[in-house]
Amino acid sequence: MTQARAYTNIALIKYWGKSDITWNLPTSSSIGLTLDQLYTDTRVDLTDDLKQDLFILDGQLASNPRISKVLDFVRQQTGSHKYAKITSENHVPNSAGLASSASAFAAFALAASDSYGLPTDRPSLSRLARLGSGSASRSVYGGFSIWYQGYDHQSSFAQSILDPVDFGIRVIDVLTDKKTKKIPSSQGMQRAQSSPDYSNWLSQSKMQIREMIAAIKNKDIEKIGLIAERNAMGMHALNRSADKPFDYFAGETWAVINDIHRLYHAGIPAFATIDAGPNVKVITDSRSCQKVADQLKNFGEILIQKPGPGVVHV
Ligand code: 2P0
Repeated sequence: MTQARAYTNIALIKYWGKSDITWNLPTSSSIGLTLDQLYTDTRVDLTDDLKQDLFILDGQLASNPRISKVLDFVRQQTGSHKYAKITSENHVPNSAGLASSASAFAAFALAASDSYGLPTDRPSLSRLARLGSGSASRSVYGGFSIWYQGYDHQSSFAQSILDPVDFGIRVIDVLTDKKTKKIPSSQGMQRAQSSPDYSNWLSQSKMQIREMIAAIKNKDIEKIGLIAERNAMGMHALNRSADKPFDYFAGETWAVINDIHRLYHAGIPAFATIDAGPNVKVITDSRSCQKVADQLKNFGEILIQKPGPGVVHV
């Protein structure tokens, strides 16, 4: 038996498109910041008496074809014929609709690799985590990491940019909406790729990767925030200009963004980023985070997060 813990990460440069669905290869590289509040503990037990993989999520029997996809790959690599019992617990305050495939598959990659005897170096873990969920490749690392696009299973992996993070970046979740998202990410990405602006977004993203790495190295929170906000807004514009247009934003999303802009124009570092749902995450610093949180608390539950650690055994 081995048990592992991994934390969620927020994409500062988003992954929003696949070039290969089977191997979960992305159309662009992405950059994430692993955070310190929301995590998943996953345990993998190998037993001889199982006839198939068994998945228990938060105490309930569950099913997720991606788990067996990852385990089939592991069994093929190791020559093992054993099935596994996977027990996973999401640690998310008040079941806030923040359960994350990123923390889940990063923890699962370590627990499964250990159980079946595969290498547990971080690049290898990030490849395995990626097979389950793309963003999970970044949650293998603490702090800032980059997931290189690559062109096959071997070349598409993540690496650390900076960990531990020695400056005061903070991310505030503003939980206006706790329901699960309407359009799953994989479907959203596929539809976004039909946008006439998609190739332009990819070339912007390539430049933003370079700018973001420089901003992280310079500990420049304002630059990090400005680039991340522009990248996120570009991603959501793709959704609105897809062949079958859709939008993750709700009315409250815009209201929060407008308040963040007001704060920024008043001299407070505050920048918005949004994933595949309506909740806004605010990039800010340690000096301003309480002020920003106070300004936004009427919109819903607030969660202030710091940079967090990479995947570990527990
Ligand atoms: C990201 N997102 O970079 C982007 C930004 C959401 C918006 O990765 O299909 O669950 O499992 O590889 O990782 C969420 O999608 O997608 C995501 P799959 P995933 O974090």
